[in-house]
Amino acid sequence: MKIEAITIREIQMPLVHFFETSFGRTTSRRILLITAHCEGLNGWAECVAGENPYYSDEWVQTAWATICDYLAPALIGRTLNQARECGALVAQVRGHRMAKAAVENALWDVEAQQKKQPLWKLLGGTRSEIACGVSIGIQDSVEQLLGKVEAELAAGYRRIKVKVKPGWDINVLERVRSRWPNILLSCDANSAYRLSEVEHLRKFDQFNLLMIEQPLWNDDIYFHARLQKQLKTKICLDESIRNARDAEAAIELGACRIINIKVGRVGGFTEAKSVHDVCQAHNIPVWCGGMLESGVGRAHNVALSTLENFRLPGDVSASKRYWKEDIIEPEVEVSPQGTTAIKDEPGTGYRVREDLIEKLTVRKQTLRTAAAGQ
Ligand code: OSB
Ligand code: MG
Repeated sequence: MKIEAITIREIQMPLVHFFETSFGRTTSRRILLITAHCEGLNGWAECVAGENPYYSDEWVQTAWATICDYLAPALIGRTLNQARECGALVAQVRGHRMAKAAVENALWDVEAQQKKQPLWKLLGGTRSEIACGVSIGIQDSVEQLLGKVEAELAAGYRRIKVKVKPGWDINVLERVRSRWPNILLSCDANSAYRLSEVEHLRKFDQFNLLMIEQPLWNDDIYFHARLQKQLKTKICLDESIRNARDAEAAIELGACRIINIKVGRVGGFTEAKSVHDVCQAHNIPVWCGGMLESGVGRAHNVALSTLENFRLPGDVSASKRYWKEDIIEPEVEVSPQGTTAIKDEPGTGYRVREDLIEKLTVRKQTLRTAAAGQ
């Protein structure tokens, strides 16, 4: 595939319901979409960087600048045999994995179209359907949260994850668990606690949780290992797993027993597959995380979730939980059994609604110039 040009754009989409984590509340998304133009094919991908540098140090503006000034120039004019070659071409840029993932994943989309293969097969997936869970943010009241849990269970979701932080944790888990003693329940702290709070965190053990996600510092592995030794509940790492080496180190240290894979957080599908493989080799189950994606990123999460070691329900849920109208067709739907069927069509199996995307676009730039000296 010859990379002739790359379009970057920002769309803005209000969420159907606000989403609150320990680091803040989101009511409307600013989403960067990438289109890779290669020999008549257009590959699409989404950059999962948030509106603020609160989940990670990347955010919309750093991703925009990094893609325009470094990543696109390193790729335009190049001819690749496979999307996985992208990483080496942008390796000189340190970090900025969400920005890198966006360009790499657009090339995976091109490759799947070019080979007339479903993306999930190209990625090495084996499942014909995936199990879906939901991530439920911090609400204004516990009653409101219980109402949401009830609705998601009624919709068929197979695992409920609630966001926690100091002051919204034990009280909430107690209420949810006493009302639903047998559901698959987990929680996500997004780094809201410190190792000194171990006695408090040990109280989580009474709720028979599937896992506690990222209790400590976003960049830490070592102290999670210390914490895991003192908890019965399995720790799942999200923020602090940046690549396959981190996964290996975390597993070797005993810092977690489950890993959440977000394709943006680890820099693209190629690294996501490596993280998956490392975990599989060590018998550590993985699941696919979410970043409040539009349909473009959501479709990619669906494809990734078909890999064999995605053994737990992910945060891959229906478009309508987030958007009044999604930018793909059909939208991602979840069955009453809490599953999403995998489409056996070339590419993602979802059509990108370019007309709607144009209407939502607030800025757009098509980059055509190769890096100097190429
Ligand atoms: O930690 O998993 C997280 C959303 C934004 C940032 C971080 C996280 C989340 C979620 C939402 O939990 C998952 C979803 O997309 O539904
Ligand atoms: Mg998380």
